[in-house]
Amino acid sequence: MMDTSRQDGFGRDGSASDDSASKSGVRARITAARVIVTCPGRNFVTLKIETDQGIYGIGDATLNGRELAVAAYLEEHVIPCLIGRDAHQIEDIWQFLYRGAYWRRGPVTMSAIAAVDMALWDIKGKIAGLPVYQLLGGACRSAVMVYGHANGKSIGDTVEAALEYKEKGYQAIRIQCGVPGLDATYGVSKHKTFYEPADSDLPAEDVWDTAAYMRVVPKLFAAAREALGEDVHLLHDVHHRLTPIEAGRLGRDLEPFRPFWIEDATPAENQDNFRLIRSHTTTPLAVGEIFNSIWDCKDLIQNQLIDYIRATIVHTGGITHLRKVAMLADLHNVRTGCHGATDLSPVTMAAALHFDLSIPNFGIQEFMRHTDATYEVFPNSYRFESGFMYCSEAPGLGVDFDEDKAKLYPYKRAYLPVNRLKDGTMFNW
Ligand code: GCO
Ligand code: MG
Repeated sequence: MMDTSRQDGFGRDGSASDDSASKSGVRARITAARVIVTCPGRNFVTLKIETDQGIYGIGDATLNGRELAVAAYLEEHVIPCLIGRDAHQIEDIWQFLYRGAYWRRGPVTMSAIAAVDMALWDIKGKIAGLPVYQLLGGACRSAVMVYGHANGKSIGDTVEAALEYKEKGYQAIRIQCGVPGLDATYGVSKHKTFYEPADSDLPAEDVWDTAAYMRVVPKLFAAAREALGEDVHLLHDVHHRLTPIEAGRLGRDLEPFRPFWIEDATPAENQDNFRLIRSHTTTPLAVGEIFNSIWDCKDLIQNQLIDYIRATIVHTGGITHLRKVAMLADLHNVRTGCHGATDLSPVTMAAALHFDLSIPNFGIQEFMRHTDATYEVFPNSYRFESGFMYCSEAPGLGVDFDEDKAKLYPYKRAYLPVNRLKDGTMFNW
């Protein structure tokens, strides 16, 4: 059993002491929290927090390929600190978990904090009887524009898939096609509908060829524009594969086809890299799905080196922290474009929709359908219609978690592939 008594200046029941931040009359004491890892088609890590109000909240803590590290972080280092605290004190709990770890940032820590944050917003919404977007300041728009993923081995197959998306009402479509000469390419599905790259027990090794890639993408965009017309947004994910100068070239080659964005054109550990890309192209740039905090994108945003920030709720410390990123971005004409691949559970998707609705500088939201089994484990009421997503009006996040169904799908180790150049050199995937 967990010992919840602590000697950290907080009361023995774990609540903030009288002279602390907790002056509010409303309290919802956290009584229990647990982590459930389930694999209804792919792995998800879910945190459930219970309160003495009989109300619970859920949060997503999924970190693709490192799921159990976050689960252990939550179980061993976060949950013991949560018991007894007032679930209403979302910002204070966020600060406690971030500053209190001493070791700040990093994907494991920030995904764990994000899960707590989502669950607390869910609880606050349920207690208030309001959907979370109302607590965040209310809706700034009626719905959230999303983009879907069209892909195929050849240019022709990809364009055909994109036409299907257009027919389904999508106004924004990401296009990815196979690279001639390569067996597998990021973004291209082995099975037609669901692209799920984390599909092997140990990392599969793919081969990469930058020159072949740089030749095919402009041809893909030319064919897609021709077939789809001017009134649909076309996006593309470079997935960290180019150097800044190569990315500048690609951006320039794509300019005639007016892409909505190119994403992750180059790895962004060195934020200055984007200066070089920016000086060569007017193609809009998106980056940030692997960022964990505002510190990863501060320079990119303040120097207007990007147009869209892709940081997302589950990997960037939750709604509380991503709001700060969005506020900084708003000052610098950068809009949001949150990551929304299948490795982000429906809990993150729901949280993202509340967030997207509530911020002034929303740009677009990525949306990949989950499997039916996933939706059974995570019942929800958000919906897609004519290229837009509509948020649930239920109190809280509007997504639930069926623990009995989750038990039917035990965790199964699954890794993303890695890339090597033709001569065997390790490369970016
Ligand atoms: C995207 C992403 C994903 C990632 C995946 C890794 O733009 O949707 O690049 O496809 O590869 O989320 O876990
Ligand atoms: Mg991406």
